[in-house]
Amino acid sequence: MSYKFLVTGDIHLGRRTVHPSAEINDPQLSVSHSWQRLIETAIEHQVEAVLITGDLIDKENAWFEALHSLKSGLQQLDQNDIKVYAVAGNHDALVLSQLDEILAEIPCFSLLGKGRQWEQVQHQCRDGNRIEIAGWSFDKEHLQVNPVASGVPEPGGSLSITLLHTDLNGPPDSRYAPVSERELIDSGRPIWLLGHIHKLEVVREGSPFILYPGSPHSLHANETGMHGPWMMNIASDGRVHAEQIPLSPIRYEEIEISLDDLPEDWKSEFLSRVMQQFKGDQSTPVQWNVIDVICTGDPTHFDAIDQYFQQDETEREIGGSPSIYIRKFVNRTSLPPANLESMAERANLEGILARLLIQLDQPENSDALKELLQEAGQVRQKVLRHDVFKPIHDDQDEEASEPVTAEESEELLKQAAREWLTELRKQSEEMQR
Ligand SMILES: [Mn+2]
Repeated sequence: MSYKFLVTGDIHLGRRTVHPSAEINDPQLSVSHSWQRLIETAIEHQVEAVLITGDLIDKENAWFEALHSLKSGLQQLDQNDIKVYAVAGNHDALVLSQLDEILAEIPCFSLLGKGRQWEQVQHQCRDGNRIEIAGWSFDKEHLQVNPVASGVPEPGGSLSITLLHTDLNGPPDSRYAPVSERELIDSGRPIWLLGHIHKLEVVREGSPFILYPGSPHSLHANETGMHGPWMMNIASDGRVHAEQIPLSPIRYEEIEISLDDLPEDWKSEFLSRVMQQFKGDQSTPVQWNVIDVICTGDPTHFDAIDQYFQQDETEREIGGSPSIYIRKFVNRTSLPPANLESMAERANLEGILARLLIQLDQPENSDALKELLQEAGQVRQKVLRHDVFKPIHDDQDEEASEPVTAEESEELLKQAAREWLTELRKQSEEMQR
């Protein structure tokens, strides 16, 4: 005997994905559309319950659009005798309490752990067996508290599920209820279903089982890969098996393409490399593939490629079924190492840049370089947090604007040095002609 649950989180009802091509504005890109498909999936599989790990609805300003879809979806589940257990996250902490009266009219829906108090209910399965479900909800947007430290309930047995919206292994001063993986393991509770990050992650298989289901609908280019809810099977001995059900209509990917040995007339060879590297999958519900192309190898043609696609937007859709659209190019091309070393001996600007690139490639950075990277990170952080960008940040998730890491600064510095060096090389070649 086993019990089926549909697990999801970070749905953000009320939002829609903006396709990078202004031409494409399909209703399927609205999260409401994916929510409806999720409801149909739960009914089709006759699951015991739908489990939601927070951020079901987007912030208050979006809830008029969300409300209709939310109610209609929950009513369909109710009619099919499927329960819904949810916790509130940082985004829907306030909205869900405003919707209390409306949600109270839909008996299948339970919001667990209101007022930051752990709450545990007994879910009665179709065969009469009982499974415990515990949860803890945000009651405001920012909570610098550790929910596990505040008395998580003891599990009654192996059939026991816990729902939590949390910044797992986040810094102790994280404003999103940080807990550590160790604390979840030590809690003795066998199944932890988490929300907050939109990227899926099976944190731990076995016991305890710890899963971030990720958002069911890709909302942003940094939510790469396939997205969808998870079908979780719990055997009567407590063993857990979970599998993702692809559902998002849009898929973002990053692919790496080498520009080595491209002919002067590069276009068809370049496109065939992209198509070879990224094959769309027709067996999934994905309608749009949006890719970022990271170019490596010989830098000679990078600018020409980048400019070609910038000049004509329509060229960015490169065919394939489902269609593939190039969102942007990232320049990680570089000169061959031998070339770089001879260049480093020169006493001019080329030499300085070549020496910097060689230094950046060493396993251990020198103190001077460490200092430079730290300073670069601070400057970048200051720019990113500038008031000018505030409207953009407000529109996005807080979680998207993480602090700038040393690795990121290092990568940016490398990229800038390579671009500069390539440009200098081109200029000196032109002068020799
Ligand atoms: Mn969140």
